[in-house]
Amino acid sequence: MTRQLETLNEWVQATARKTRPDRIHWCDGSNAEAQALTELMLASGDLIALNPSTHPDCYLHRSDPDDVARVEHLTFICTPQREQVGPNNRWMSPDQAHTKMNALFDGCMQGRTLYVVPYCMGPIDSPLSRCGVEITDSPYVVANMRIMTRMGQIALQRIEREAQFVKGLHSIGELNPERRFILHFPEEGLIQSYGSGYGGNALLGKKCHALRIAAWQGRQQGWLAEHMLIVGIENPQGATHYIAAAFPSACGKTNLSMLIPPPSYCRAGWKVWTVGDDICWMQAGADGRLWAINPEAGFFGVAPGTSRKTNLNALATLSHDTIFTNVGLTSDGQPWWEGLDKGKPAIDWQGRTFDPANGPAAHPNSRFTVRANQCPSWSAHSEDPQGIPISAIVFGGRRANLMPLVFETRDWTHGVLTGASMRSETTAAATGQVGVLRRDPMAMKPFCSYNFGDYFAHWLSFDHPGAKLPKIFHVNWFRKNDQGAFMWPGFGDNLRILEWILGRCEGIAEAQETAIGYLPRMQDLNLDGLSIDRTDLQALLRINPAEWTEELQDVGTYLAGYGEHLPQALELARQQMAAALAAEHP
Ligand code: GTP
Ligand code: SPV
Ligand code: MN
Repeated sequence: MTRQLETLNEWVQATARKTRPDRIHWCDGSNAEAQALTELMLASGDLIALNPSTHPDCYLHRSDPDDVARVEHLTFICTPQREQVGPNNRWMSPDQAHTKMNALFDGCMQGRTLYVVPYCMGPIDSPLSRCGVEITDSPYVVANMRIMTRMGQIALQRIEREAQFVKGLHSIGELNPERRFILHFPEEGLIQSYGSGYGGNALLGKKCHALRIAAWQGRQQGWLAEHMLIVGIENPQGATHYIAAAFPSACGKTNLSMLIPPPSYCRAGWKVWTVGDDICWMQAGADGRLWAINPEAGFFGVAPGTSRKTNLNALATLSHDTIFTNVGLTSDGQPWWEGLDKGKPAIDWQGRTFDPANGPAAHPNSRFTVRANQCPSWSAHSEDPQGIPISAIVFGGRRANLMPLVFETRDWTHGVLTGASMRSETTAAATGQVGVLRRDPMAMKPFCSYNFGDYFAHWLSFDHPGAKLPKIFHVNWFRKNDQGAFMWPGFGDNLRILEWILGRCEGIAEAQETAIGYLPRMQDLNLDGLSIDRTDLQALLRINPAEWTEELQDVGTYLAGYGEHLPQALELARQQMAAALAAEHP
């Protein structure tokens, strides 16, 4: 046995002595193993088979009704000094954390199987990829990790070659919200998660490793781990440019990454290629550009709102070999959720006869887990070991007012300031109140494991001689009119904005200069075949100086909260913006 596998084996044995499982199973990732796990979960009721003629090899999982989303108030970063994690994280000292978790994990796997899940985040042969091993007592987690990562023997082989892997220990415990903790020890490359079986809390390769641990490593090693989709836009001339976009949870990443062009664009020959829908790892290449990979191999996507009209590619993707979590059911055993333009619900997400008085049929954070290569728009370049080059970075949030449909920032520093100033309404992706406007820099509020001030400085450090950085933009698909309706049709029509963005990158699209950046005028956008109220469109492309003055003051107060850690350049850029605004609108 090699040294690496010895280390792994010792950790597995030590964990088994602590958690005392009945059995240990090393996952190989084979089809036979997956089949056996499915049988086991069908027998235990963890999975329910869906209609095999409409949804072959699809299953429903119902989680505990108190375990349906990420839990930010129970998520901690454990470092020697509190200062390291900043005011943007919950902190626990490593000693206290280990004591607490040792007590929880003590004997917690009795009567259960301990699964060892080796996984690789990123294409198996990419130098940008990184491996981890998750130990879990949940077969549902194993089944999801098999879809979301390169799991099993292939990952183990890579671990054997490499000097390092991230350790993740997970137990569903008693699924008691009072005994639930999601802990990260970045300096130990260790994750410990107890008491939840849900998504980001339990599939440790995803938010815990590929964002929180990776963000920490990226800062030390000079790369970026971001909450971003990656999409390729092929123009009628056949050239493909890639965009990375950061929107907070349940704010449109999956949808934008699988966008279907409007009919006029299809006729002209535009195509859209999906590379990733949630996480993006980026680093500078020898040519000075930023190169990106999607560390994931699957989608853990929001079900509600997914329809033939909004996201036909997602519907096609999840027509087979999909695990649905917390959706409703039709009378003939098909999955159902609010917004689906077909069928009607008979059973709700908790297994009760559907009654609108009990709320929606599908939980608002119900999700599908599916292999990414089942997506009709899946990019052939998704597995490229060197990644793909990024032409534009886009930030965006769910903002009912203030934020225009799109603007281009002046330069990298202004772009970083724009990302750092992001605000968005909270969604059902995390427990807590929905629709509350909060600061969510770069859509990383729940995922940046270190002081945001240092994180902004890390972003700024990419701007150095020789760098060929992408332009940075901000979008808002969620602006509402006085009647409370979305003004912008969104979804496929978002390509009109992406075309302008790439046109700006190529120097062929026009814009007007304003105090907050460059905005398109109506004539700068391709509106062919778009049905939108002209006054709505005007409102979407206009800025309100009084509201922006107030916003910039608030940004100043917010950023000052990072004290000494805040890079001066950001405060200077903010002051310049405020001065430009005052000069333009005295
Ligand atoms: P996470 O997986 O939580 O990180 O979310 P995400 O950013 O991938 O969000 P997703 O694309 O799943 O979208 C969440 C919700 O926003 C869904 O209900 C969508 O239907 C809705 N949505 C997405 N794009 C648009 C848009 O352009 N306009 C409007 N009005 N709604 C949108
Ligand atoms: C998110 O909340 O941003 C998600 C879903 O993508 S989860 O995996 O639960 O974090
Ligand atoms: Mn996400």
